[in-house]
Amino acid sequence: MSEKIQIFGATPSPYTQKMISIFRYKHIAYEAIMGNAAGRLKEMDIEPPKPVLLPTILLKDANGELIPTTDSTPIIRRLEKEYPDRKLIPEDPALSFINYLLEDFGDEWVTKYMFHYRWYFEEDADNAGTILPLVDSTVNIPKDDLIEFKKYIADRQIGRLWVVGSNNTTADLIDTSYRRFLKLMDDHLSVNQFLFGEKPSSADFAIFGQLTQLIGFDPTSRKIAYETSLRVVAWVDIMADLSGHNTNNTKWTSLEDSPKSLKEILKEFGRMYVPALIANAKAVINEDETWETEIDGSIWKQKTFPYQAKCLKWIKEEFHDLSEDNKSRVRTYLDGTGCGLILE
Ligand SMILES: N[C@@H](CCC(=O)N[C@@H](CS)C(=O)NCC(=O)O)C(=O)O
Repeated sequence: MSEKIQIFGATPSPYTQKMISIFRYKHIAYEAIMGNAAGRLKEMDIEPPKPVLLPTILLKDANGELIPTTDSTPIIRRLEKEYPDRKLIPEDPALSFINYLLEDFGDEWVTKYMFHYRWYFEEDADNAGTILPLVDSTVNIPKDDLIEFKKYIADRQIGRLWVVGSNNTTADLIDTSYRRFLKLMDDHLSVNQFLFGEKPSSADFAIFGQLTQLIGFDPTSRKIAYETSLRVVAWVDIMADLSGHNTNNTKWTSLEDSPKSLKEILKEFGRMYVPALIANAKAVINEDETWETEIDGSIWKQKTFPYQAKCLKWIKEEFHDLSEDNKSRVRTYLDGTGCGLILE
């Protein structure tokens, strides 16, 4: 049996990119099996998880049996224990909490930009609709099959835009937030190499994963990024392979001395993602199928998303587990960001 970790994913999947770049950074030997994840798992007599999320990673259980495992955030916490070198999570619990927030922001809010630009505009949907079948089956797929597969995948994904809240009502808000986010990252990366100083954390990789797509795959968001920040474009190139990054004499920032630009990114979290998290969690409790709320002065409407209610619960649990002293440091740091509303 291979000692390499097997990861089933796809190149246009931001979470697959997040995990592969983490394997590289942490020097974890891996085998990337790209495309047709469910089919490839079945070929190995492994029942795909339901739903099959990308990436699905084979990890051993206590009996040494390989279990198809999904969800990058808990997987990273497990890998961090099994591969303690080249840490992704800062040792300071208060800084680690801020890292948790920003990892979730990357995975759950920045992905809204990604999905929106991938499928909302015709040029982008055409690009994705053609490339996705080519990378998900084989690049030499016959032309007629490509046309059929393209239609199937584009119809399915465009039909799912509501899942992330991309629609005519929210399109401008998403666009404005994406442009602002690029500027905030540009400001931050002009003083720091990574979110928390001289080495990357799991939050860097989460944001990187989404940006690989926004900058490397989807034409409209790529154009905006190239016009807004070549520094962010360069950062995404750097993040892809940090296997040689020197971690011996590199430090995390201290929360209290972190640059102002970090707090500005958290303000974007508070301004956009906090109201969405709160309204979505309420809708889950009330069993409402959809919800709408005011975000940054405009109406945001989307289908209720139970997974994001879980994300909010996990954030609260992470905060709850901090010592009183660290809770107080986090509250003080987040003062004025709007993020305090989701702590307890
Ligand atoms: N929270 C998960 C999200 C993974 C996820 O949503 N992956 C997408 C692809 S990038 C997916 O598999 N979507 C379902 C589908 O495409 O059918 C993680 O962090 O791994």
